Amino acid sequence: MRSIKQKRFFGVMAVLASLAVVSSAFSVVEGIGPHADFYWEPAEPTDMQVVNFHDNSSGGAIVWVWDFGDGNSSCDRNPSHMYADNGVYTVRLTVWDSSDVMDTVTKTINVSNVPPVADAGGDRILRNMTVNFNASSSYDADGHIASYSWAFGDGATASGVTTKHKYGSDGTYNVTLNITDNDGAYDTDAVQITVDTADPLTNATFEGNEGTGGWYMGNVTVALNASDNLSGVNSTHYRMNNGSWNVYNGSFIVSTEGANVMEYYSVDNAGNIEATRSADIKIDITPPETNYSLNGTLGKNGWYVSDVNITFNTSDSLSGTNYTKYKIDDGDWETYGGGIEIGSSGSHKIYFYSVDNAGNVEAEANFTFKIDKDAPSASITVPRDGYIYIFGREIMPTILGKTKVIGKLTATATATDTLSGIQSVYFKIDGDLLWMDFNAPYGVELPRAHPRGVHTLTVTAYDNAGNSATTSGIEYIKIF
Ligand SMILES: [Ca+2]
Ligand SMILES: [Ca+2]
Ligand SMILES: [Ca+2]
Ligand SMILES: [Ca+2]
Repeated sequence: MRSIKQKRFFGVMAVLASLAVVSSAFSVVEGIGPHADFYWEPAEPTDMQVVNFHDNSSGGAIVWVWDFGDGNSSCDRNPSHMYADNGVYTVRLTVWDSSDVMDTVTKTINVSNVPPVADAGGDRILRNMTVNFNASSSYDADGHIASYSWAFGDGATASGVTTKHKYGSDGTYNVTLNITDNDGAYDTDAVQITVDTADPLTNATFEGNEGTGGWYMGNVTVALNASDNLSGVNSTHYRMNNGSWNVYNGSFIVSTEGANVMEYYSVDNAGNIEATRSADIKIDITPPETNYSLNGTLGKNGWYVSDVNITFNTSDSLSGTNYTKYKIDDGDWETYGGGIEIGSSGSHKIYFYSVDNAGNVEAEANFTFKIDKDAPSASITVPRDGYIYIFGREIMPTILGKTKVIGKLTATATATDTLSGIQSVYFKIDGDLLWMDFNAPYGVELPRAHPRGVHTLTVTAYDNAGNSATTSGIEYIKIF
């Protein structure tokens, strides 16, 4: 800075025209007159900023002339000025007091360039290998961007406000944009590009009471766990039995009986959509039903008089019958594998139930049946073979063995049956039914009306099952 004091001889405009000439043409008057000084704000301006110049002169200046160094000037005491371009400018303030004594001062102002602002765009997750880049949102406020330079994060580079790059593989890349403005200032922006072309993978898990064949015998809790190696899972979707799609947001319960079909897939944050998967969720909570049939010769009063064959028939509407268990009387439980033959006489109790493939167990049931294949035993007690009877009294054996009946005689018989018991005893004379006796003791008076001569008495005992036994005949000679 230099300060020159001299008399004012010319007008202000003349001074403005050539201060260099003026300053050399006047003699310096030291010690009197004004002292020129100034400052500005902001202290370090850019070419986008208004610079406020402040007169800081002393000594009674009344005229101020500013030369901003860029061809512009002002006569305001405290002018404002904005420089059109960055650069180093010499600002001169010349002042005069009322006695036309002049002083002038120059100062250098450094007006900075405004650096550019780089904008490489936002972080992106893409499902394409080829990525477009656009830096057109970058700007330079006081000039223009002279160059764009891209580094794609995989070693490749390119230039231009827009460009595209094809990556060789999925990955996350840190892309750098460098720009330079017309004044050589630069800026950098970074953007993260995730290239994800791989579909996510969804894994379904099922929890429930599982039987065989994939059948569950109750509610099934379904969990869908998806993974994605790069961009991450965005959403998982599922639907049941061709219904509407749901967004998965936690495990859910399937309770509908039958063979449900679940479809599901996930979408990653890059937009890759997994191919739809499907799974069967088979639920059966209904136990099977077992029916039985008995095959044998049915006698009387519910008694079978033959071996009995038992057949079980089961039905199960969903998973199907897995097996049928049965137990005969106090025996062990057996697995049914076809007809069961029971031949032993007596009363039997059969227990049974079935289990379906889901594992549902039918309530145990039972039935009873009776077999009596054994004929009763019967024998004639009166008359005995070879005895003589006189008016009902047994006298003695005859010598030649023929039974003789003289007068009235009551024939008697015994009959026993260990299983079903005796139902009736038939007395027959010469094959003709004489008497049916339903109650022990069994007996009937031999007919007096029959003609004299030889007759044959037989007794047939029937048990309650219908089995019968007939005694051998007792021949007797009716005397009268
Ligand atoms: Ca600039
Ligand atoms: Ca992916
Ligand atoms: Ca079932
Ligand atoms: Ca019997």
